[in-house]
Amino acid sequence: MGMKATNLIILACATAISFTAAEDKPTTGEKSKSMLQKAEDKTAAAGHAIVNDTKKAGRAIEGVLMPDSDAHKVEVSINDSDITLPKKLGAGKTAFVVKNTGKEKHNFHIQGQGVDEKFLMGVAANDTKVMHVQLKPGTYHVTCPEKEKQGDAMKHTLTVE
Ligand SMILES: [Cu+2]
Repeated sequence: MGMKATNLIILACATAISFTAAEDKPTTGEKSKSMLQKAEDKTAAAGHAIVNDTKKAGRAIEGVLMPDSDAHKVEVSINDSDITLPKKLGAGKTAFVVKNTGKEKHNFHIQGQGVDEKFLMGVAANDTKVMHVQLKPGTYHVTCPEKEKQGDAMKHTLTVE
């Protein structure tokens, strides 16, 4: 092969590469854009799903460490088999001080009179979290959603007067 032919091949390759690169650029750009759009759509869909889920399953809150001073403090104890709290409470701003005395993670889920709340991450063993709820007269159901599949042991009815 002569020098001229080799040069031609290199030139041809270089042209091919730069051509491919030039053609790839807008494609990559479009791809990134469409992927970004897809990601945005997914985020929007996820946001929508969370909103729908919240409507259906209630609110999951972080919980706080201390009860507000204007709240009626109610001690709640959860072990690995039962939830202990008063059966009757007065209406008004209530701070449920939820202590996990068990060895497993538990949660405090209160439903009724428009209230539907639980702790976002549950309550770890030996941990205490506070949930503030504005209680209205009526019946509430308190459960540990971590154990719902295990029967009625974690179910509790609360009457607010
Ligand atoms: Cu539990």
